[in-house]
Amino acid sequence: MPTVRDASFDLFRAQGMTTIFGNPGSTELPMLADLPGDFRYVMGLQEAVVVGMADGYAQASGRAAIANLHTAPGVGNAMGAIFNAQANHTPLLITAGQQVRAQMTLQANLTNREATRMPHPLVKWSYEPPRPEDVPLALAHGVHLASLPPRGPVFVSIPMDDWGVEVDEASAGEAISRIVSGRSVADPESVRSLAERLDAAANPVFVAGPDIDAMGAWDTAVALAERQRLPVWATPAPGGGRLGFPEDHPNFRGVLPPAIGPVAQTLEGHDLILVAGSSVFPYYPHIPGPLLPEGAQLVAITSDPDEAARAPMGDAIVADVGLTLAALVEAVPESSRQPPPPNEGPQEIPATDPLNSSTVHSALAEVFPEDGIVVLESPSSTLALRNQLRLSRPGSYYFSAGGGLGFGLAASVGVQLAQPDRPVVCVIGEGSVQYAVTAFWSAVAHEAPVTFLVLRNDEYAILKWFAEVESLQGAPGLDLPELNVASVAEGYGLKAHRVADRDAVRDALAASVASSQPELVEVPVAPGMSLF
Ligand SMILES: Cc1ncc(C[n+]2csc(CCOP(=O)(O)OP(=O)(O)O)c2C)c(N)n1
Repeated sequence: MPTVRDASFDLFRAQGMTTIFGNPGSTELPMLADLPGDFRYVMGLQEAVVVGMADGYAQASGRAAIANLHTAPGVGNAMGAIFNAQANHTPLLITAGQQVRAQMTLQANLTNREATRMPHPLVKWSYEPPRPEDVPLALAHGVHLASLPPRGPVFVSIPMDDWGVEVDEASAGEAISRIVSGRSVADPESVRSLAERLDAAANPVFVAGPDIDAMGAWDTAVALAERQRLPVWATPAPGGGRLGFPEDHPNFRGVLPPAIGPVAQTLEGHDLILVAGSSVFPYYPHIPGPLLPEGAQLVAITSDPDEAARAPMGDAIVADVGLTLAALVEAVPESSRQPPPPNEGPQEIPATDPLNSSTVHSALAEVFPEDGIVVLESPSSTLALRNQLRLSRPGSYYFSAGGGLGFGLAASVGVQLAQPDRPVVCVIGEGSVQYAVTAFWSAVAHEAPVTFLVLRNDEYAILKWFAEVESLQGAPGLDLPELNVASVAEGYGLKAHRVADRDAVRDALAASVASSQPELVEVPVAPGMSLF
């Protein structure tokens, strides 16, 4: 008879989940010992990095990934990364080892006492099977639930003595071979009425969110914008974990500001705001004002019932974003509206000493390959990067929608492992590096040839900006002198370039992008925000 382990690994195979991200402890060894040859174990040296890598891998591969953590302390270390994964709508099966069943009640060392409570409320489902024989079905339940919309992390705790227990072959086979699909189309009446409202609007606008990219609906979004001559804005940057629209397209206007009043101001003059694949809206600083411009209506298409229900204004349709946009493209006529005026290209930024982050991004844009991918965690230069690079291919941009630092560095390694043929550039502040610094080691160990572009401004620039916006003075801890990231990265085995002028930055980036090894380019930059 097969064991729990045989059946579980067969399930992982059937679901295309043969890469396991983990950091092992004694409670995970029975699962991992003699790992079958068709599985790859990607080692993270700390659990936040394990989940961050798995997050990037799942998003860039488009399917659920496994992150295996070490009982309670491992889950504890990973909580910030799990928070990011749920905000990113990333399908993750998170498993953790547990004491042997015979020693759980007496709470032997490393017992995860309330295993299922621990990752709440960050996961869609949290479970510890009552019997060892139930483990394969629980894992199947977890994978399907994680992959159904809205996608997100789930958690299964597995006592370490469960893996060797025998299971009934027939029932294990049933659990393994199930296919569960969840892409649902909006009801035709909602689509028809939205199509009518859109076509009848005098000056409609389209706001493109991250789930357009996640659902492979990039071309559909472009088709709709072109057919209906819609100007397009990207959702506010803090919640825009992916790009829903090519940023070099003539209809593209820019990134919406992340606050209530400024969003309404930016969309002034539009009578219908169509939002797809985003919450309404991922605001951050509280800058009050009307929720919508005078006379405007809003309709959001989202696969997440919670996003639809909690929105403070507008109507919503809960359905698959890609399929619904496709139905909408079919239902609307070619509009006779004037196409929006073509947007201006990136602003030219003069080189200064030290360089401005915008200048660094303009140098990156010069050498950035057409199929390149950016993973971004450089808070004070987020908008500058978007403006200078104008990314225009699907699956080219990953950013933490949750806002927890530590995603960027770790996720870039996972993205590169999922997309080995596309060059990945991780653009990151020297402060952000510290939250997942051991991912440098994983990049080297797993030969993920990421280019790490580290912007060193010796401060938490974004927090100084926030302090200014909120008129707060005298906060400690906002200066970061002497954070020598290049030397730290060398300690993990990376090749590092230290460059300070624009040409040298461009050349170092070109060399790193072309290299088959992970390399790091560290650039001192001027303090403060870079917007263009
Ligand atoms: C886990 C976590 N801790 C703290 C913060 C708060 N925080 C937001 S941005 C930031 C500074 C990041 O510094 P750096 O990467 O150097 O970027 P800069 O602001 O200088 O562009 C901090 C500490 C956070 N977002 N996530």
